[in-house]
Amino acid sequence: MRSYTRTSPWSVLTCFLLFCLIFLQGCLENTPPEKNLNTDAIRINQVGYYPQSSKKAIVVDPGKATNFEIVEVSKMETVLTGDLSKSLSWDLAGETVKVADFSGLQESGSYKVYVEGIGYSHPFEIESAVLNDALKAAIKGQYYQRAGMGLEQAFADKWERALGHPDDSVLFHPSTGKSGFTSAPKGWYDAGDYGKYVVNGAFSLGQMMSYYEQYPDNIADGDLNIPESGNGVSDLLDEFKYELDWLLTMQDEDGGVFFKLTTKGFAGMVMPEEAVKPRYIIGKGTAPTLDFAAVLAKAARIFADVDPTYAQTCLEAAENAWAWAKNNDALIYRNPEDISTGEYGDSNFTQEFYWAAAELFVTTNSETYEEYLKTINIDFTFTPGESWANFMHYIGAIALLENLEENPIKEQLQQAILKEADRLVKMSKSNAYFQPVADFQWGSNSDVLNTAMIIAQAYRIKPDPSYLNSVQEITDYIFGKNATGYCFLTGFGTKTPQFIHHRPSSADGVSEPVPGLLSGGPNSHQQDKHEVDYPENAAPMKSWMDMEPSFASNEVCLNWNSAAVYVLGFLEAETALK
Ligand code: G3I
Ligand code: 9MR
Repeated sequence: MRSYTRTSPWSVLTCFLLFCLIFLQGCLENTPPEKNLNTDAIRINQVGYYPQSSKKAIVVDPGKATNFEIVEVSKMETVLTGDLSKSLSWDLAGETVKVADFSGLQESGSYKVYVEGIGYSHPFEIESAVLNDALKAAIKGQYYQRAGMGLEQAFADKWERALGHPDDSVLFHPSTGKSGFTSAPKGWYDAGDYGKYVVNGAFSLGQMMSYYEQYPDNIADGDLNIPESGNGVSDLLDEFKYELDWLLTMQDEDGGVFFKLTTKGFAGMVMPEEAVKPRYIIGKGTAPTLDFAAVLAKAARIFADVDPTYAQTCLEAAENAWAWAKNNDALIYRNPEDISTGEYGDSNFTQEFYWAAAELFVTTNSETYEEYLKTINIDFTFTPGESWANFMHYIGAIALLENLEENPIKEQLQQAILKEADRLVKMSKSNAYFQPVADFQWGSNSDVLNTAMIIAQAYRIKPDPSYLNSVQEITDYIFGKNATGYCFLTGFGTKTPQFIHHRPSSADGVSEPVPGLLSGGPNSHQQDKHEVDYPENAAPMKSWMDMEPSFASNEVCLNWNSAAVYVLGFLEAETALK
């Protein structure tokens, strides 16, 4: 007798579910695991590329891989294939790499680079105005550094904070030759610390003002969402004024300018309102006085239309400072014994004199400054490190180039800058990371950007597309095409610093750091190595740690952000808006 059992509906359902499970598992097994993961071994500009710009990726330890694909992210479809370059190596990065050049891809979209055996890169965009958000964030980074006011949520989002350092009652340190109290409110905190330093504040402002002077219409009122937005004046000018107002308080009655306003030592990693040790105005010197003269003369031009009275105040302050500096032309600032905050050391003031004379000449058209300029011989060879001391003559040169009509000074300058830009472009082609810095000092990211700023001036003198390409490729380094694989501007890119040496970011209880701040970058001298475990024999370009104690590689600073502001502003103006 044949026996049979009836198939119950439940067992059919169970079989069906089992089948689905096996099918799904099969699908998952067939999916290369790396498709959903990004590898750090392919370095790209994690923010993105302009459609018409050159586009390169660096593939680390590529082994036998000989080609690459560009994959469009939403469909994971290959849209371009290409050959990798031959193997290249650069001791300063300690890596063997091949380059993927996908400049031919111009269509807007989101993409990844794929290399068989290596995997998929972090995603990136190809888009017009692709760096605009980063530009605005880098400017707003300076707003987040404002001292003497609370940052409201409406402007600062989750990084809102209470008012700290009103600086309405600060002491004169004996090094000023004065005693008692004074008021020196507003201004930007210098960096991860809460000091306010004239030299670096003036330099950073000067660099950002160069951008404004060349492209005055690019940042409009309301673009940055800061408290002054809506007052009818460009937000960039409003941000400048917050720092300028403080700078003006740092001038003594005799015209000389004090060096800094800080506590005696650095505060702990606490919020501004908790860092309440007494603050002092400290020292005086030729460098702060000349930097002050330069930036206030520049401000006098920039504010002439929007606020003529303010512009006049700035010009008078600048001329008084110049007169003082001429009579005190070699006063080097050194920290008094009881002071251990930053020194911004410099003992050669030729470049400061040049910057101040250039700005004063352009603003006043007075022969005194022109004659003085003719007596100074300036070397325009780029020197890495300490941009407040080694780069400010470029700000002066830019002022002259922008404002002078036909003039022998201008022609000489054009030649000098073209020559240096050509040297830098050549150097940037000599290594696989496409940037010309070969000595990684404290704040090296700003050095990289400053070389781009020089090449940008060459492009303005002679609009050869190779200069523009070079500025773009150098900028890629900052956004991830470097030996660390990090995009160094906080809040941008997939792999971005989380633990910058920045007191508010450490203490505010918000997991992400304050956005729009540029990490200092690789620093082969590792002055913080007693507090940070760098990998043994870290190559110079890898001497960077995303760790809060790494003040020598992962702090943020006004003059590093200002370099980013200039270069991103230039690129947006010359590439995206055209
Ligand atoms: O240039 C020399 C190099 O030739 C030498 O081989 C090397 C050996 O250590 O030193 C190099 O100089 C270093 C210089 O930075 C340039 O890289 C100095 O040692 C180093 O002390 C100096 O560090 C400066 C640091 O303050 C300490 O004074 C940084 O440039 C400067 O950016 C930094 O600025 C601080 C302010 O003082 C306080 N606020 C935060 C700000 C940013 O970190
Ligand atoms: O925290 C300080 C940082 O803001 C300064 O830029 C830096 C400049 O030297 O110094 C940091 O302070 C460090 C000090 O110099 C050495 N001891 C460790 C301090 C940081 O934890």
